[in-house]
Amino acid sequence: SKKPVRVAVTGAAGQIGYALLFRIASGEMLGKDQPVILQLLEIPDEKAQKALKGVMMELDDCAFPLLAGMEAHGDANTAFKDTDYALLVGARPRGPGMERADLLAANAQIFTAQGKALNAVASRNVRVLVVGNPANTNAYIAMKSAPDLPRKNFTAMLRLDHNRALSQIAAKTGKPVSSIKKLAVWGNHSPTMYADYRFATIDGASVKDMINDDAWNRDVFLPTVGKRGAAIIEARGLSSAASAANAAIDHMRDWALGTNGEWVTMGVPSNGEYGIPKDIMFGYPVTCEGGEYKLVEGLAIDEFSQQCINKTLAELQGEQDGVKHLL
Ligand code: NAX
Repeated sequence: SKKPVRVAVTGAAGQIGYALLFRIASGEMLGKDQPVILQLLEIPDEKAQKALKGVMMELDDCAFPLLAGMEAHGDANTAFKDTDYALLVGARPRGPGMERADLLAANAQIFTAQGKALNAVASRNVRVLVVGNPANTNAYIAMKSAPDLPRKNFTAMLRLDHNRALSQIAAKTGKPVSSIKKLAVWGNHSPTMYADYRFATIDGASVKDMINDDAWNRDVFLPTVGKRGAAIIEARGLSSAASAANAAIDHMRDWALGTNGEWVTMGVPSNGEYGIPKDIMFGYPVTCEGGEYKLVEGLAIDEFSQQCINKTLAELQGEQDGVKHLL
């Protein structure tokens, strides 16, 4: 049988953690034949550590055959030791009266420290997914704080936006989600993201031609996908958790096990593709094979798409400029 791999998860006692850990331990992320050791990080606070112990009791009680070990940590420098995968979910939420700049600064501190810890103690090929918001900028900060690790191994989660867009297209066309191929989401994980179905197909037919309604794209589809997080909060009184955990599982599973040529969306550091400046952590369509992602290149960008990409890029540049002095 396979040797266990180490999976670090931060914010492990939070909402998303609760929807995520059981699925990792059951083999849904890395395969039903891949044992895992969970290295769980929470803030050192007594209440958080106690809640984490409770989650671990429940993980024990599932008697998962693939759960080869489990550790609780209050320090990233031990939590990330030799880890093969790191899911950075914990982040500082916006508190009452907190300005955007304060939020960016608080998170910059967390992700600088965690990037340094990964740099110091993680596996040299650790694959990092940042979920905690602002996810793209936090991933950028972690990457910049880990100069000894490959840049390409730092990614941000755009998969929830991708999956939300798939479900809206399925509802609009009346076709199953599984039939929709070649969807792309560009940019920041925020309402400015640009979900782009111009290349998408269903059973080989163009989704754009099937829908054939630019006003719906602009006035219904993009705002619905962009504001879906707020709509969930409004309805549930809590932010997306199970769907976010599901997206994190999808992202890591596809990265590790491949997509068989199909497109998915990942936030990855740019190397200049599509005119995005180097290092910007940007949502791109990718395919995955052999544990590596590859950008889908050479897609035509029309005027409307370029405007959308410019807008989400400007937002990301604003965020990244706002933290530059802290790196
Ligand atoms: P919760 O507040 O339920 O849980 C967060 C947990 O992280 C808490 O238990 C907290 O103690 C812990 N934490 C905070 N700072 C930490 C640190 N420095 N090290 C370790 N643990 C730390 O939030 P939850 O609903 O689980 O959401 C987690 C993050 O995901 C938030 O930043 C949220 O905004 C973000 N999201 C990102 C999404 C995406 O698509 N990229 C979608 C869902 C979600 O909104």
